Amino acid sequence: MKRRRMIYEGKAKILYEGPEPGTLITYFKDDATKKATIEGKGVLNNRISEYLMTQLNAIGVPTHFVKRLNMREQLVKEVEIIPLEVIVRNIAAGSLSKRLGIEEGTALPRSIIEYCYKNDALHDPLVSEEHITAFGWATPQDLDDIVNLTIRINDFLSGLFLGAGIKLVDFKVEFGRLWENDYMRIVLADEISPDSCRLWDVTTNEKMDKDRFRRDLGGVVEAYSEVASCRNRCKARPEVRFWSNEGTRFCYAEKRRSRSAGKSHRQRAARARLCWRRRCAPGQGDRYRTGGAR
Ligand code: ADP
Ligand code: AIR
Ligand code: ASP
Repeated sequence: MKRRRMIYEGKAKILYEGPEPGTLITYFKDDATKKATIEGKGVLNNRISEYLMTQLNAIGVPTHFVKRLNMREQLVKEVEIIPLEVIVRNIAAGSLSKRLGIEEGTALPRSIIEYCYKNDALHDPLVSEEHITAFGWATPQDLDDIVNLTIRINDFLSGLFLGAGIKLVDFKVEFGRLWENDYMRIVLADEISPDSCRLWDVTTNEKMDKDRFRRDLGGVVEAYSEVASCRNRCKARPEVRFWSNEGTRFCYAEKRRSRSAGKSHRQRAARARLCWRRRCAPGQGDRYRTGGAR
């Protein structure tokens, strides 16, 4: 068998050359750090990320995801990674709590977006939009697209997880530039999984993410499995649909009672999507600002 060319080995994944130019295969490892592994984590994260990326694709968020190939691998489009970790916080936890002295679990007045410069040697330092544009990591237009997509991802995933009894406390996403002929667009890349999100049980606040490993709480694989099963819980309740409005984090849930109610539900959803596209079209209207010139 022809050996595949390995392109990069990171902490959690290995990237291989894909079958077609412009594609990659990502292999999900069990590694939690350079020294520790969580047996089965890679398989679960592959599944969870597949599910979340597919759902996001379905609401029109462009992603690198093409298809899952097997238990540990997925086919993705190769992108030029923007060297930023884009972090969204809904509830205070982790480094924000430490940095600002806000008790973990405190609901934030509104969702907050932070950026870290992806650089292992510097431990991914927090940076501002000023740094990002001054050093050319992303242009102001890239940042506009990133912020718009990030808000949509947060609103959608908050609703999706809530439907499965899970609070989306915070998460990290990465974006990349995808070139199609002369046209470039920003797409969601990397992964979304309990390695990159804080997920708490909605009633008990029990942690269901990598903090179980980081804080030595045990039951890591059990928690990841439960997150993976949220897919079935969402599927088992097809009558519940969530969508929300830019920035307001307004969540709408409707129990479909009859076919006709279902139809109007779909019409409303289609209208909402159209509004989204109009509002999110580049160069249109005011966009969410995190303050300051760019
Ligand atoms: P890290 O590099 O932080 O150790 P991983 O082990 O998850 O993290 O490695 C995956 C690497 O692949 C990350 O650096 C990520 O930015 C990069 N990556 C993710 N998706 C793509 C993609 N579609 N094209 C190119 N690079 C990607
Ligand atoms: N994160 C940040 N860098 C790597 C990852 N995985 C994620 C964490 C957490 C969020 O970003 O998993 O969900 C915020 O992390 P922190 O440490 O800044 O509080
Ligand atoms: N290894 C780091 C940690 O466990 C990076 C991560 O957040 O996954 O905190």
